[in-house]
Amino acid sequence: MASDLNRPVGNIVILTGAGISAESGIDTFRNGGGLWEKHRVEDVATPQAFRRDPDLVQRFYDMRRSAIADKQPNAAHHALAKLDREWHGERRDLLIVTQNVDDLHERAGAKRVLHMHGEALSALCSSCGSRHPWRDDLQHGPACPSCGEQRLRPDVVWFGEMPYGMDRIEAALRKADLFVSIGTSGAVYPAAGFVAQAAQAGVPTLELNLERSEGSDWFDESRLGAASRIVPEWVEELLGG
Ligand code: BJW
Repeated sequence: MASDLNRPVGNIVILTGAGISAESGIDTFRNGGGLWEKHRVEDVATPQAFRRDPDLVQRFYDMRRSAIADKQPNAAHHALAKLDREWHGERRDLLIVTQNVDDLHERAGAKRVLHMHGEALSALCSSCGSRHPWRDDLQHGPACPSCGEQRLRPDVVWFGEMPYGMDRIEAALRKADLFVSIGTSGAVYPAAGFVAQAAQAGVPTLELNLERSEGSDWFDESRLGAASRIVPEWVEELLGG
């Protein structure tokens, strides 16, 4: 049964995907072919691909890391940062769960952000598991600052790996009064399953996307349009209401 999107909102979980950063100039994964040097993302973003051809995968992420540096948050990131600043109080919690590895939510000023698929500006040691803020190339094998092993890899979550922060996400979903999904195709699990989880618990669900996604049927409402327009509109509606 559809939930009531007009009832008073308390705790909010917001899931973001590549679409929120598209207007900042960062490519999405599945629009426009989603190819990089003739490789599908699914063929580069796996531990198997990294074992098979580490240089190719490191080059892909070195390119992505340097591409992020000169990009700026857009109006959608700024609107969520405003919501994060202003949405406080008893039963007014908020969590922005992003699948994106860029840092545009943080650069817009948002604090309550969880990067479930890791971060481009971080390196992970495959040997000791330590994580390190990282802005340089990884292709030429810098040593791990913690254990000295030459095993640093991009600190991102590939297919078959466990996303970060699942316990915190599950807890936030359990107490959510509203679930909002922004700019994600709903093609990748477990994130794609959050809407069903929320809907089955009777939590109102709202989708903000350029076009209908694989999960659209699960949402109580889908608003279609560019994130830079429809996200600020929704935030103003929520804060003004
Ligand atoms: C706009 C816009 C604008 C554009 N304004 N909108 C069979 C069934 C079910 C599951 C599986 C299965 N076989 C395998 C699995 C599991 C697998 C999976 O989901 N596979 C699918 C291919 C089916 N998942 C995993 O392996 C995950 N781990 C896992 O499941 O562990 C076990 C587990 C069990 C139980 C609980 C928990 C865990 C790991 C997934 C890791 C995904 N990694 C990547 C790469 C990250 C690093 C990197 O960035 O390179 O994450 S893949 C890639 O896809 C990336 C993204 O975060 C993710 C989602 O993409 P996203 O953000 O949705 O982008 P797009 O391009 O798909 O969509 C963009 C959207 O924006 C579109 O809708 C546009 O319309 C919209 N848009 N412009 C508004 N201006």
